[in-house]
Amino acid sequence: MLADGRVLVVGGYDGVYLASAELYDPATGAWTAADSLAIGLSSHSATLLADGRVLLTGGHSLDVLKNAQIYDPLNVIRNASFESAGVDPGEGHSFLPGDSTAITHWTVGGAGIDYLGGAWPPAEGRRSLDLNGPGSGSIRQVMDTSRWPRYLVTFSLAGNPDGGPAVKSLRVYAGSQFQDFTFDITGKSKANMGWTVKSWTFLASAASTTLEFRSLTSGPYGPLLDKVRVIRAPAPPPTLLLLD
Ligand SMILES: [Ca+2]
Ligand SMILES: [Ca+2]
Repeated sequence: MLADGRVLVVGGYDGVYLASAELYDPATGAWTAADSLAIGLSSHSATLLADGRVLLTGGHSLDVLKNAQIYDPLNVIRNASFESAGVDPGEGHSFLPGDSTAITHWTVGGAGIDYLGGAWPPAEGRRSLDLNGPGSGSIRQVMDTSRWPRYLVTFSLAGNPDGGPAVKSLRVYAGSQFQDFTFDITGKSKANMGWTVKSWTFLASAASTTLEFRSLTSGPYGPLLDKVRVIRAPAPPPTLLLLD
């Protein structure tokens, strides 16, 4: 059971090891699909961590060496670390043109992006993005924002240290709201990527909202993106009334 009272039902066995996950809300009786696991498993344990994520360990799986996973049921973004895709960038990178949907649950825009395997060390997992293919690209996903009035976006930002302008910049959109972020590659290298966590809060005005990361840097060396998380924002501090 999650801290908000919903119940996470994850994995199982039905002739194959299931990677599916669902959330059950006892207050409404509703089941909703949640993001899939990296690999299917059954007869595992699921432990709620203090930050709301869930640790899945043990049990049966096709790959016992990977049989420990952190699952994030609060994140409304799916495939948030860009680990699942229909293409394998291997130890280098793959160029994905505008309109590509090769990365599960995401759509590429603009001049395309580079999907990074081993080209640059990611912030999490094995894969990340250079938001510039030959020029500035973007990536977006439609989120379910029906549940809360405000959402907190966090993501890991770095820059392609190979060249181009020292300061890489991107704009993150949630619908028509946006915020710009920058990363300076000075002193950065493959051995010292300097991934930093950025955060931003937006107000939900519809049941679904498109989250988009768009490079504002020209040329082939863009901002690098990984580990996106969108969760319920904490309530803003109460407004203080100053009375004479
Ligand atoms: Ca990743
Ligand atoms: Ca590039």
